[in-house]
Amino acid sequence: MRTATISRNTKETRISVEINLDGSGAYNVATGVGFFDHMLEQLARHSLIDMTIRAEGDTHIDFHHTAEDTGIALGQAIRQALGNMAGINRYADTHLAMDEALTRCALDVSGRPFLVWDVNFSRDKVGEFDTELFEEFFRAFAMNAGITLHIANLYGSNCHHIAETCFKAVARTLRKAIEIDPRQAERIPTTKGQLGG
Ligand SMILES: [Mn+2]
Repeated sequence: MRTATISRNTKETRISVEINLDGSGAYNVATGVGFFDHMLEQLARHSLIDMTIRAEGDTHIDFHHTAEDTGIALGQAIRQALGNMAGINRYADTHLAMDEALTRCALDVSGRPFLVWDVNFSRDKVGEFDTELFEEFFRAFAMNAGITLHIANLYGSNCHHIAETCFKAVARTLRKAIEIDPRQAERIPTTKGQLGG
């Protein structure tokens, strides 16, 4: 079973994450931040990864620690659930359209963490969530999942749409990349013999 459970408790946040990579996109998300919940629900729904996420953070300060630490815990869960990555497609990409906004995601589930973030917002906040925290979330996620993650918003004007296309593009791309390729189901997709080192 490609599942994982992560608990992460610090003085700033208490996070728990349960995932099943081979799920149906069922989700149960409560971070205390409405817009962030909305985005994480998109991530589950469109990746078909089942996700239960609980985050209690120091949101009386701001949402920074909660966003970053949720990214860390979710990334750790993905990495743990992938195990030795045998059989996965590994590479995938998506262009994700939503009304006027178009976002491209390309990723390599390689064990080599990297984030390229080419996304700009014309507003500081969506709902009560700071738009600069999307990058913080995805960086923490990529670093801890061991994924090379490129996200570029090609165009768009509405900040809600731009953010949502980022999460949906990552979801859709992750779905393809972690799916088992029946032509190499037991093999690790590399000539190196292993991924992640
Ligand atoms: Mn929306």
